[in-house]
Parts: sequence; C-alpha cells; structure tokens
Amino acid sequence: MPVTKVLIANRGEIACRVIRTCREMGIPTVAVYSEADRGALHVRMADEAYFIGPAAARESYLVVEKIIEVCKKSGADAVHPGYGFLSENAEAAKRFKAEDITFIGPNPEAIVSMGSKTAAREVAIAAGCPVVPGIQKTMSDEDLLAESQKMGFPVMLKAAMGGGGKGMRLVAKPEEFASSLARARGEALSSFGDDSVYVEKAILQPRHIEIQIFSDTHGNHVYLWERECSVQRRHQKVIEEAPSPHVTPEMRKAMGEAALKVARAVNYVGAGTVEFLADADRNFYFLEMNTRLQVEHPVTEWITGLDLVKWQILVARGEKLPMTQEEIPLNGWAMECRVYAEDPDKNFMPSPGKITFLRIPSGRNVRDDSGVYEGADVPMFYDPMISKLSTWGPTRLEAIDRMRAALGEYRIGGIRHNIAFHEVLMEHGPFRDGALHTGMLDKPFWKKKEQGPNLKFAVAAALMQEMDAEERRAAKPASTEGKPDAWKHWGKFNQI
Ligand code: MV4
Repeated sequence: MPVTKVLIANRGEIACRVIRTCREMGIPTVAVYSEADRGALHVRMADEAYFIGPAAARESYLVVEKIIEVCKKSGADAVHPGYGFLSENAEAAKRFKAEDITFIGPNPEAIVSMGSKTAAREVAIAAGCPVVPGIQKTMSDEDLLAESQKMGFPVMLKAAMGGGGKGMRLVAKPEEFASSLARARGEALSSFGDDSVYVEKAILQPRHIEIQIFSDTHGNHVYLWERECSVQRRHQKVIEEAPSPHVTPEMRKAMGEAALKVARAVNYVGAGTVEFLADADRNFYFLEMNTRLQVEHPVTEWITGLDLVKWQILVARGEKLPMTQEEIPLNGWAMECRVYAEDPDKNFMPSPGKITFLRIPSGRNVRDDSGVYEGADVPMFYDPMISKLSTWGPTRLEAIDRMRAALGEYRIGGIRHNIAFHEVLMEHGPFRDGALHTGMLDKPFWKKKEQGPNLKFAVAAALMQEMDAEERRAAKPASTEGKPDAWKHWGKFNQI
C-alpha cells in the first residue's frame, strides 16, 4: 500500500512526533485541527493543515468522514491515527481501506478480536499464553463462591462490562465474599447497566509489565523487549521505563514469546503491546493487547535505538520488518515522565490555559516529546498531557538521575503542572530501588503527614512558579553559585 503523503489524525505531542519521522523520511504531512487547536504546534509543524470542526473530539478528531474528506482534498494516501481517537476503531480502519487509504496500524480484524477483554482472553488461552486463573464467564453467586474456594482466597471480583480498574473488588477471605459480591454487583449495575461479575485469583501487589511487539505483512513477528508501567495513579500511567527492574533474561524471553503467540493468533500487523500482570515470583499473566502505538513508546526507542513510527510506515508500505529478533539491540535504561497540565494541589485536576513561559530540558540523552510552545494555549477539551520527558542512561540509576536533573531544568509558567511531583518521585527510595507495584501511589507518600496538606509539594510548585517569574523578570540565567538553579531553592523547602 502507498504511503506518499500522511495525514495525522491526531493532535498534541503524538501528532508532532509522527510529523518529525515523516519529515526525516521525506514524506509530506497533513495536519487536521479543531477550533480549539487553531494555534497548536502540530498545525505549525505539518506541511498542510485543515480545519475539521468544533473543539469537541466527537465533532472533529473522531469523525472518520471528515478525515477521509481531508485525505481526498489534500491527496494524502495514508492516515496515521496516533494513539487514542481513531487508533483502535475497527470501523474507521475498514472505512479507510474501503477508500484505498492506507491505515498505518493493524488489520481491522485484530482490532476487533483484541477490543473485547473477554474475547482477547479467550484468544490468549487458545494461543497458550498464560492468563490470570479464574473464569470470565458470569455465574450465580453460589458458583462464584465455589469457584473462589477452588482457586483460594484472595480473589478479585470484576464487572464483566467493566475495565480499566472500574468495577473491581478484592475479597481477602471467604467470610467477606457475600457482602463484597453484593456490592460488586450493585456497582456494576449502576456503572455499566449490567450486574454480571466474574472472579479471578487476585495477584497481590502486581506489576504492570508490557511487551512491545511488531509484525509485518509477511508473517514476521518480533518483540522489542518490555516496559514497566507500574507507577500509575487511578489507572493512569505516570512513569514508564524500559527494561523492567523485575524482569530477568529468562522471564524476558518467556514473556516475549508468549506475546508473540497472541500476535500470531490474530495475524497481527504493525505495532502492538501485550500487557501482563506480574507477581513477586515472576509469574506473568495476560491482561490485554493494545492494537496501537503507545504513549510510552519512546523508552523502547531509547533502549533499541529504533524509530517505531518509521517501522510502522515501512510495514504499512508492505515492507518486511527491518530486523530479525536476534538483531534487535537492548542497550541501557530509559525512563519517561508524562508532563500533565494538572494541579497537584487540587488533586491533579486539569489546569488548561496559556503557557506564558516555557523552557524545555535538553542535553545528552534527554528527549522531550512536546505538543506545546511558549504562548500556546492548553485547551480544556482533551487529555491534559502536554509532553513526555524521557532520558537514557547506561544503568537505571543513571537514567533516573538524568531525569531528576532534566526535571530540575523544566520551566512551565501560566499553567499548573506535575513536574515537582515527578521530582519527588525520582528521589523516592522505593522507586529508586525498583520496588515498584501498581498500588505504590495509592498512599500519597509525597504528602508530608505532619504538615497536613502536601505543603512541601505546594512549596515546590509555588517556588517553581516563582523561579519562572524571577527568571523571566531577570531575563538572564539564574546565578549558579555552585548549584544548579533548581537546587539553589531546594533548602527553602526544608525550612518550613
Ligand atoms: C487485577 C489485579 C490483581 N489481580 N486482576 C486493573 C486494571 C485492569 N486492566 C486490570 N487491573 C488489575 N487486575 C487480578 N486478578 C490488579 C489490577 C490493577 C492494576 C493492573 C495493572 C495496572 C494497574 C493496576 C492498578 C490497580 C489494580
């Protein structure tokens, strides 16, 4: 299939990122933008840009017919969906195919079979990929209790129509089962309109470890190692890294091969991610498969030295994968922090607005995938992630310390952001030790108990704002009496 002009059906940092690779490959690009994104960075970076409607995504970025119309108007023969929006919309993939527009993504059938968690689990079981013990069939209260006793407590009750952690309930012992089940059914009915519940063996303090896979149209499938994404808040990934401090070479090979079993089972094409839950004993269990390029792909690019968007384009053109499994490098360590326009002191609620001051970190082995610029507006209509800061080092601690230093350089004025939160995380003992699990942010360790509300954190944020204002006023580099500017203020936090 031809890919001679690419329409990026997305916005923000991922649109800018895809445009960058297209430019390196000499492929002209077409941006689409809503009312809220008229001045957005991706509009300025693309070779052409077309207005597609009101700010609401359902009236702009999600409208397949508008994307097809712009393809026809601009002569774009391929669409890159990015992530989110249309990236896992099988109907959209079919529509592009019907219009002879190359969809830079997987085949619609794979999107469908992996779109339903229960169907995906059945595919994984049939393919011989380990899944969490349990039965996803919905059953009577009595059968659920019998199944739970057979598996052994603790168990996890899950709403059949739930997902992303919604409608999950941990039951530690049999005497709690009846009341927990009643509440689980009630929540499922009120949240999803269906009180069906199933039961799985509970994986305690699990780690979220995912395998990046790549497949071409010639039946070749490879895995590009793993990423650990256990540091999450409300099921939203906050920090990702590659490789995982929990994974041994044997576990890496076993997880990679298990992931490829799933890819082969659905004749997968393109970039994909197979997500697993891993326990302390290094058992791993299939969770789901994402049929798109993920937000956190830069950490995989760092340790392999590959450009995953370039691979997507080559595969979409019908070319073979550029490497065999044996040729794929694994060098060093990479860390990624998602930078959100959110207010940590207002429970991380979104903080849209104009960016009045922006200094982006740089330097050796530092990468910032940004969708904004100084003066840009961060709209309220979309995900508040404005950029991803990633770093590489020969070891995990060097990647972490490079991240800590880079975060200390980051300056964003005009909106609230979570940079100080990441800085505290980079200093957090259990994080630095690699003792990660999906619940590690449940207890807001960054809030100093004796100080009530996270005062130190608020001071960090307030000082960051003050530093921005101060530096802007001085319009000259902060004095560096032996310490980088971020550290110059550090002592003030502890005087409180
Ligand atoms: C689990 C689990 C423990 N045991 N299943 C949450 C989101 C959904 N995709 C699956 N999730 C979980 N399923 C069993 N049998 C713990 C979680 C979980 C989790 C998983 C991955 C990443 C973050 C998580 C946060 C809380 C709970």
